[in-house]
Amino acid sequence: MAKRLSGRLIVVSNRLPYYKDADSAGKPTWKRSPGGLVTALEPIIREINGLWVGWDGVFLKHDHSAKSEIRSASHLGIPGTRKDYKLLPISLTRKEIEKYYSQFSNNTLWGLFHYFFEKSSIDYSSWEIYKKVNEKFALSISKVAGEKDYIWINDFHLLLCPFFLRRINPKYKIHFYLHIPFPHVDIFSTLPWGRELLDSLACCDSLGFQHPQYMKNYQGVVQELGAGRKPDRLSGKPAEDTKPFTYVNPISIDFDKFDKTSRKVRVKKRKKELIKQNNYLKMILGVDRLDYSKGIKQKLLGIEKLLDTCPELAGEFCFYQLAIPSRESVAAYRSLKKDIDELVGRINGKFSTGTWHPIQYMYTSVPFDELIAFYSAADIALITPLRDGMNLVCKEFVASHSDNDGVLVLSRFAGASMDLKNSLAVNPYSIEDICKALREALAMPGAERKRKMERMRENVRTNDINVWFDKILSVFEYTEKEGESHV
Ligand code: ADQ
Repeated sequence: MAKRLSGRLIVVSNRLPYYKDADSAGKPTWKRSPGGLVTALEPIIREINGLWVGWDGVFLKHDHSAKSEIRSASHLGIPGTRKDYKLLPISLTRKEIEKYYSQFSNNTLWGLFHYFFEKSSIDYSSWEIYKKVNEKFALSISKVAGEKDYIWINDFHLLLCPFFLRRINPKYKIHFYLHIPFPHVDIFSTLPWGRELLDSLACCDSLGFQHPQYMKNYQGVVQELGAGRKPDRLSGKPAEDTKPFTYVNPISIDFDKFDKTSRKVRVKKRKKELIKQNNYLKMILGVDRLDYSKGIKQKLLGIEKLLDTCPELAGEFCFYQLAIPSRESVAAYRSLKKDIDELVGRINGKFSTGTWHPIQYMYTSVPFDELIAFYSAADIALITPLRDGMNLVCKEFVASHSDNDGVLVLSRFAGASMDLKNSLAVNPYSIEDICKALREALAMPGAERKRKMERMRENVRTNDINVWFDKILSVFEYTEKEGESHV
C-alpha cells in the first residue's frame, strides 16, 4: 500500500501502540495501549513497516532535551506477528504527563471537543506544558524526518505539533487526522487558545475528519475566526493566512480479521460456553472505554427503565457491560467509575432474584479472541455514546456476526451512525428512547434481524480500514501534486 508513497510514513500519536509497564510479578513488560486509535492503526503500520512516534509510558526523572533513537518493535520485545515496525519513543516527566495529558488533553480538550462544557476546565499552567510537550515531539521528529517523509499526526493531544514542525522546516509534509469530533464555533471560541490551535492547523498540508459535521464545524470556525496563519520562514512568527486541504474519511476496522476470528473453532466453542453460562437468555452487550462520553450511565438507566416498565422481561435477558479502565489519573474518570459501580449495585439490588442478575459488569480489558466470542454471543449490542468521533465497537460487533444475526442499538451521536443506517438509532439523552429501542430489539423477528445485519456487514466490509487508509494515501499524493503545481 505505502509503496505508492515517495517517502517514509511517520505516524505520530500521544502514545506508542505499546507502553512499558510491569507484570503482576513486577517484571518489566510491554502492554498494548487501550483505545480505538491503536486498534485501527497498528495493523496498518505493522503491514507497511512504518515508523511510529509516541510516549512510551516511561516517566523521566529529570527533564532533558528530546532524545531520538529509533528502535524496532521486535527488537524491543513487543509482541506481534512476523511483520515488524519501528518506534521512536518519547519519554516525558510525571509533571508533563499530568499537565499535558491528564489535564489539558483529557480534561480541557476532550471535554470541550465532545460538547461537555462543564467537564472542561481552563488551566493556564497546563496550556504552557501542552505547548512544551508538543514542541518536544516536533524536535524529536525533526531529528529523524526528511523532507520526503510524510509526517502524519494523529489526534487532539498534538494539535500544536504542526506549528512547531513547520517552524523547524517549512518544507516538511505535514498531515493531521482528528479522531474525535470538532466542535461548533460557539463552543470552540470559548477556548482561550483557539487562535493558536488554528494557526497550527494552518501549518498542515491536509486535515482529515471522521464526519461531515465535524469538517463543517471546523470550516464554520475558520469562517468566523479566520483561517490560521503559517509561521514566517525567517522569524518563525505567524505570517501567511492559509487553509489546509480538508476532507472527511470515516475510520473503520479490519473487517476480515473480526470475521475470520469469529469463525475459529476455539472462538465458536467459547461463544457456546458464554451462551450456556448466560442460561440461554438473550444477551445484551456493551463494550467501552470507561469514559463519560460513552453514555454508560445512560444505558444502565435504560436497562432499569426497561425492567420498571416491562416487569415480564425480568429473567429473560442479561446485560453484560465490559469496560476497559481508562484515564484513571483524571478526577472525572475516577468519579464516573464510582457512579457506575453504585448504579450497577443499585439496579442489581433492585431486580435480582436468587438465580438471576440483570447486569454483569466487568471492569477489565479482555483478550482479543474473548472479545470476539462476546460480540458473537451477544444478541444485541447497546452502544450509546453522548458524542463519539466514530466508535469502532459497533463496527467490531457487526463484523464478528458471521452468523448474520444480531441487533445494533446505536446512538445518533456516534460518527458511525452515518454509515450504519440499519441499526436502531437512539438519542442517548432520552432514557425513554433507549428503553423503547431495547424493547424493539428484544422483540425483532429473525428475518428482520438478518436483513438489517446483512446490510450493515456489507457496509463495514466494503468500507474497511484498508479503504480508509487508501484514501489517506490518496490525500497525501493529491496535496503533494497541488503543492508542486503552486511552486
Ligand atoms: P475510543 O474513544 O477509544 O477511540 P472506540 O472507537 O470505541 O473508542 O474504540 C475502543 C476500542 O477499545 C475498540 O477497539 C474496543 O474493542 C476496545 N475495547 C473497549 N473495551 C474493551 C475491553 N473491555 N476489552 C478489550 N478491548 C476493549 C477514539 C475515538 C473514537 C474513534 C477511535 C478511532 O474516541 O470515536 O472511533 O478513536 O478513530
